[in-house]
Amino acid sequence: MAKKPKLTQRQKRQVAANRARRLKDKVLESKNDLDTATLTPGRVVGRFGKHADVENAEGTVFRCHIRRTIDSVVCGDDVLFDTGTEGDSGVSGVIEIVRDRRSVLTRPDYYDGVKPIAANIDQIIVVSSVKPDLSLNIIDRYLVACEDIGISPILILNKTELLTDEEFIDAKRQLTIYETLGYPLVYTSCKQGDGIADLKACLNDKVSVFVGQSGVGKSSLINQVLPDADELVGEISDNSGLGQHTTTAAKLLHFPDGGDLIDSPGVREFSLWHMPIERITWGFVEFRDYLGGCKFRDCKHLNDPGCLIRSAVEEGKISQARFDSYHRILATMDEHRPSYTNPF
Ligand SMILES: Nc1nc2c(ncn2[C@@H]2O[C@H](COP(=O)(O)OP(=O)(O)OP(=O)(O)O)[C@@H](O)[C@H]2O)c(=O)[nH]1
Ligand SMILES: [Mg+2]
Ligand SMILES: [Zn+2]
Repeated sequence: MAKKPKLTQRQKRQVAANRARRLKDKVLESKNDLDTATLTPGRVVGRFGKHADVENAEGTVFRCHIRRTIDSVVCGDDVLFDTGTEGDSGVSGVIEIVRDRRSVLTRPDYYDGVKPIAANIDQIIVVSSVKPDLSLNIIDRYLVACEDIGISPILILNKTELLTDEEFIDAKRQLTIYETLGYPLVYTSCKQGDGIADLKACLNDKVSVFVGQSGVGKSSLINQVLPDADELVGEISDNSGLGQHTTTAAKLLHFPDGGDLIDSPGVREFSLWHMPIERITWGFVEFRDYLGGCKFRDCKHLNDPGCLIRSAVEEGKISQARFDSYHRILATMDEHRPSYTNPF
């Protein structure tokens, strides 16, 4: 057998770039072949495996195949599709074109590279709960992702009825930093109905995606603000206190009076390994005033002499908890990064 030639990094990059260009041309060609006038505009309201549910302007939902040349399809996508005729499996149409997205929330996936979660969203509802444990570091990761794509977040602390008065005071003390930074924060309890009206008020006329760890109560909150939603709600395992990944596919739901919600499956880890470090630093809004002012251009903002960010922490202008959280994100960047790099 002929020995495989060993390519240099530069050659590998060139091959990958050529291949990507060729695939892109192929997509454009196939788009040009399409008679778009015969296609129906629709919106993706469900996404599972190889299929997607697409809703037309009249509100009828068609289960569709996805043209292979399409990169990705997610809830909230505006598409052009062929309604087709219903086949045996209930799959009737084909999505032919995904229109340009005005926004997209992504997350890095160990196996699939960077994966889109939801498209054309106006705001991101970052749900945390007191059970499984409240993690400010996960909140900070989501905030960085929101800042990166320029979509405003709303923070929710759910299951507050499980806290004693003192514990609730302590949770509020830990979370005030976010209000100081200008992020809206709502305390909710699905069990008692607390905060649900406040949450609903934030959702009117907007497209909102609910994100957060499995078991924090995303689907339960959606059922509260939209009683017709009938989203499946899971059990928390007594052993681990962690959720069971009850929601397995993203789904878009409508409010009768305007506004949409996207329920998304929870994730154990929301890593940011796909982002350049400078972008993560920028994602900490309170750091921005000091950026570019450190003594050394390549300041790591840790023990470096003349670091403006660290002196702001020492002066109490930046919270120690957020500073520590920032460094924790950087320190764990490699933990969930795949060892290979996918050129596509
Ligand atoms: N005590 C209490 N339990 C709640 C509250 N909200 C939700 N739960 C419970 O938390 C568990 C998980 O709720 P889900 O709504 O399925 O959580 P999820 O975030 O959608 O989870 P995934 O779909 O796996 O991502 C269920 O047993 C709910 O009944 C609350 O306010 N208080
Ligand atoms: Mg769920
Ligand atoms: Zn610095």
